[in-house]
Amino acid sequence: MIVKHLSDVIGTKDDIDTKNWNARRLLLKKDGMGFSMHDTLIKAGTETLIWYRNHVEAVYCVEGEGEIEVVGGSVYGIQAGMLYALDGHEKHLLRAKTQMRMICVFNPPLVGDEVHDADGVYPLVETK
Ligand code: 9YT
Repeated sequence: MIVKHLSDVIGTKDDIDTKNWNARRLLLKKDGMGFSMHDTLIKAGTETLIWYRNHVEAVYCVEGEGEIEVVGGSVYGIQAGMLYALDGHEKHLLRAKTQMRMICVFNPPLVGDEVHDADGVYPLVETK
């Protein structure tokens, strides 16, 4: 059994801080669960192009306000209690009006240090 607290992750190599977001990666591939789980802060006023070509992701908002625009599709408001699941690898724009706190689950699990490339993609990292 794995027991962790957010405070065990903050400030470690599993705490990835970028210009637009700060992902605190609580569970990763090495934990052997088959998914990764992150407590992620999306910074206020940011817009991020994201395209998880190699992963499916579910995102559950627990704090803050913003919106998600599917490229070429609909715009959905985000507020606490809203979940979106990218089951079709949708390319999207994520906009934070205020800081948003999101619980993100990825399958396959992230290895740890992935950040988006210029297309908003995370690479698929194969490890043993
Ligand atoms: C909601 C979202 O995709 N944010 C970007 C960061 C990513 N989810 C992560 O690595 O936690």
